[in-house]
Amino acid sequence: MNKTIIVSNRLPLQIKLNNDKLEVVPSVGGLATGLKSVHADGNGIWIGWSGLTEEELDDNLKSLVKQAVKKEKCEAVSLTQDDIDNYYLGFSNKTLWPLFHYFMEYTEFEHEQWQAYKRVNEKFAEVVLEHIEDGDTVWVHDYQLLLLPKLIKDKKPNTSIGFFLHIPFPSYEIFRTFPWREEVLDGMLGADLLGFHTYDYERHFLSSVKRIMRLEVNFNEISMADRTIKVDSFPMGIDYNKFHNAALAHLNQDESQKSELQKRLDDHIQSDADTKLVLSIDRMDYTKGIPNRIRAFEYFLNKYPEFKEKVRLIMLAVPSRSDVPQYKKLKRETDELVGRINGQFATVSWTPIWYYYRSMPFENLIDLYTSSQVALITPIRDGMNLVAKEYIATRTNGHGVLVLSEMAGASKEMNEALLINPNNFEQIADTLKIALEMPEAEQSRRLHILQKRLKRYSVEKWADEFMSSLNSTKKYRETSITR
Ligand code: GDG
Repeated sequence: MNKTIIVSNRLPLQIKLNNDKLEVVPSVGGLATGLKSVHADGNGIWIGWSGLTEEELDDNLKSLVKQAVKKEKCEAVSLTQDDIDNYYLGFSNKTLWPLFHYFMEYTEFEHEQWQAYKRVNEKFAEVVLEHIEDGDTVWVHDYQLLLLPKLIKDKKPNTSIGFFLHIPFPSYEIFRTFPWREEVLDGMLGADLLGFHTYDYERHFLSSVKRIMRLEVNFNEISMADRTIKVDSFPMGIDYNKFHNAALAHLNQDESQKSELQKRLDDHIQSDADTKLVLSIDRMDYTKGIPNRIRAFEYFLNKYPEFKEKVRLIMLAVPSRSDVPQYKKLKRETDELVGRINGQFATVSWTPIWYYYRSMPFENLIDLYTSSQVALITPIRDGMNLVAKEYIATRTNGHGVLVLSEMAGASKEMNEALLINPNNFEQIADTLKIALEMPEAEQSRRLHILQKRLKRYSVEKWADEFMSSLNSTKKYRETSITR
């Protein structure tokens, strides 16, 4: 029986070493949910890094990891600390991530890291090739594995290969500066179907293919000597029911079921019914526009002083890539800004910003989403932004306003949100005021349309559509061979 092999940098598992004992917990992230049915189907497997380096594992632990991972229908790619330093923290996060998010000034072009990136993509290919059989389908994910489609295609030309990029694809003018632009495009073009979150990313990619590789592009198809590659947009959705139902259950909680955080949020609401909460949740990443948002909030408090003591910004920033210098700098800058604004505006009974630098369990995310009247999401660039969608899904009481950066892929499907340019403080401040004063009927009208759309285009649907499009490229190839 043919199977589907999913490949991503990390496996959808949390593997922890506790006094030489292994703890394996399947992760519940959006991607894992979306791909659940693809992964569960028949002999499907998921290939990726376990999160533990070779140096952390002796032979005994290595075989324990192998068994534990296998039980979850996964296969681990073994990586050394040097691989992680140069391929992951290095090339992926210091070159591709900033370049693809238009942060040229943060982009490093290091030959050694490029070599590590190639080497690790080959390690992934080896594991895939060990498990692949004729007729199988492979779905490769994200910017860490741009070379993998070709590495598989060269060895197994009859395999159907799909690739999905979770981050933006930059415009040609940015991409052309990249020293290894041909190799990377060539790697991606090993796929039969290439998927992006938005039509713009797709267009940018096709433009680079045309101008750098000099290939013929017809609408959304690329003609190669031996086959045709399809390129399309598949905006990723969320597990709508999970968020919506969790929020509904949350409405019916009695006091004893409430979390400490929820009690604190309730105290805040009860102490002054007019005070509103404005929420932001992101990984601590310079693409997410965190300092911009804080400065815009400061500007808002200065421009509209009547909101002092009436609004609080709750900011959850989840630690991420904290070994990379730019992320350290961002953390320092955020700490300073929050300190300055709280110091400047706080009164005996009010602190303008509640700032959490940590990750929280799912239940607390629901506490935050359901307690906040406004979500303020202001990335400078973002492939999609699932937080914006999750906020909408949890607004079960018919109220809530989303203020969203037009630089997030999600903005393309969320016209009923209040869209802003994240670099325009004045616009953010004015829009925040509009959001806080929006009549309830208008909030409901917008929410209703957004919710209907998100429910229909869930993450499961996203995965289904990608897979059926990939299957149709396979059928097309088969009929062209027999023709
Ligand atoms: C990349 C692209 C694209 C956040 N804090 C906590 C927590 N989260 C969850 C959210 C959400 C996810 O993490 C974040 O997803 P985003 O899409 O907002 O952002 P990235 O991590 O940058 O993801 C992005 C995405 O890939 C998918 O293609 O949308 O553009 O950059 O689901 O709920 N979850 C828990 N605790 C937290 O503290 N449990």
